[in-house]
Amino acid sequence: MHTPNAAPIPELYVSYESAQKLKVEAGDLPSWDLTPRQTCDLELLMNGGFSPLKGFLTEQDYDSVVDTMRLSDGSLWPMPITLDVSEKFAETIEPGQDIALRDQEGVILATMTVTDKWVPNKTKEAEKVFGADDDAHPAVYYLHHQAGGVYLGGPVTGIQPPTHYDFKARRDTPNELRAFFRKMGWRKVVAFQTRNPLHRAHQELTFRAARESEANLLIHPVVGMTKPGDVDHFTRVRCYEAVLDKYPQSTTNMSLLNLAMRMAGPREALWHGLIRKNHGVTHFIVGRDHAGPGKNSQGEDFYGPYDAQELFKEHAEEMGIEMVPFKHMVFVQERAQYEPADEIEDGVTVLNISGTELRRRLQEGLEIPDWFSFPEVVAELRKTRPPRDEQGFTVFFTGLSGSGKSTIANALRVKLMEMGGRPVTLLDGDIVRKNLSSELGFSKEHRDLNIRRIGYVASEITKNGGIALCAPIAPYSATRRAVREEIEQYGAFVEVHVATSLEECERRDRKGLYKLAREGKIKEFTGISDPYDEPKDPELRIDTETIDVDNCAHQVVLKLESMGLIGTD
Ligand code: PPS
Repeated sequence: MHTPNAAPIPELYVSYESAQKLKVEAGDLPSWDLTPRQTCDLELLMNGGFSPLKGFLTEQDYDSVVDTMRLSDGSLWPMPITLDVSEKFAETIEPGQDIALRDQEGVILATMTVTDKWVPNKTKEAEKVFGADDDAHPAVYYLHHQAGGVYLGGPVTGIQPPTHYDFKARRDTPNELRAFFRKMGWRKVVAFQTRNPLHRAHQELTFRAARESEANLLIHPVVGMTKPGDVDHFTRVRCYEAVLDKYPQSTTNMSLLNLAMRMAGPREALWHGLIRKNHGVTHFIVGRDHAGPGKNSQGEDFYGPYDAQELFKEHAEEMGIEMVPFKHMVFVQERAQYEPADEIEDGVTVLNISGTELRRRLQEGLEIPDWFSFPEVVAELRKTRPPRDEQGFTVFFTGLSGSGKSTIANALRVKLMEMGGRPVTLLDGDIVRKNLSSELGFSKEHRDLNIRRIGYVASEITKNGGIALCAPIAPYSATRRAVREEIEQYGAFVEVHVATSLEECERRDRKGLYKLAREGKIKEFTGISDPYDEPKDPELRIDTETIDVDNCAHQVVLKLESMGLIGTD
């Protein structure tokens, strides 16, 4: 029988007195400002959640983890935990040097002795760790578009954990959880990992898992970083709090895990198991498509639905944690109860609401039946996600200079104001360049910065329930995608490609800029001497060559209606 390890797990923190001293000394070291993901990783490195790691991976360990899912000493470790930095920062650092690691407010959390500095083969990392070098995988996208180009490795000395201002009482380090289990006399604990709100089916399956393994239950949701587009953790934790009342109090606990998920399916399942083992857990629930990232760019699943369970099973003994396979629970109408789908005889009525259907019902303010979820959970979700026609959204026009973006955006602004309801803000290319980006030119770097600023303002407007209409050229698809991701956390992002051809824009040449660009008097001019990536899959593409402005704006109105973003009455 597995017993939670009675001994505390080693942490990387120094004593309080040494930490005070080290903090002062570290003030003089070169310092790296951690990204949100690195801050999550550092917290789990320092508190022992990532034991046996003693720091960010060295090159040798990285190669070994990528190739074999093991550290170079042979211990099982499936996920590369690396400190990616910019080329510019890396140039100033030599192996042997100490650096300070700071959080986003500049507080020094740790120092690291850099033993290794290398340029990773990201394509290989994507293929081996995530199964394909495909940007549709969120971690592969992160690797190529957000992570720095150079990795630094070496041992970490912990000074203090990152500060959390939210749900403090629900956050536990591995040693705090171990101590809790000891105090309560919980020898067997089954953990449930989740990044979604819990509904009745989850409550039923976790309760059954605990009963069948004769174990206590730990609801262990991830609140660090999950899949882009997930319900935010504030809402989720309020939902979990509500569901917790439905379990017997003496055998169930909930603790929040500040993990940055990678959505790496089978490898991620092993990683989750090792992290839970470090938290003193003996059993772990692994579901169908555990930590699955969704579909690849060909529309197929990245991993087989049971790959994670199979890989976990192979390594469970070595990890010292038992797998409890997740049962797919469905509601049997005749018996008015949840039962495992594989134990149900033919002829009974099975009810189920998919994730997509649930989102639709929430968005449209439709009924969510009591057999599906708890009224408290539904009420929380409704608060965060009011019906679509009450949420903020962004319409993002993109197209060549002179394609008609501003004119259509302005016509749309007037039409939306006539309808009323939500404040409308126009972030036209020219307005932005005057008020937000007056110091910027048209290099790739400056255009990216310009679009990111627009994206930031539009995301704030969307978050606060307004309508943002953006009309820059936004020539690069990677930047448009980044802006989409930022905005979709808060509301819809409607990309409208104003698809006027270069020939037509040049023929119109309203501002006389094409002529100057052809004569070489304006450099880096979009379409002439600088690229424009055509949107592959915009929500709407409009042809301005055969349709007048009023009609173009009306097409957008119809699109917004069909997406449920504006009311039809
Ligand atoms: S970008 O690429 O999205 O940052 O551009 P944007 O902020 O929309 O600015 C485009 C307007 O700037 C004028 N202009 C140029 N456009 C493209 N390339 C070069 N080199 C350039 N130099 C000046 C031009 O008037 C664009 O306005 P619109 O309304 O698109 O015609």
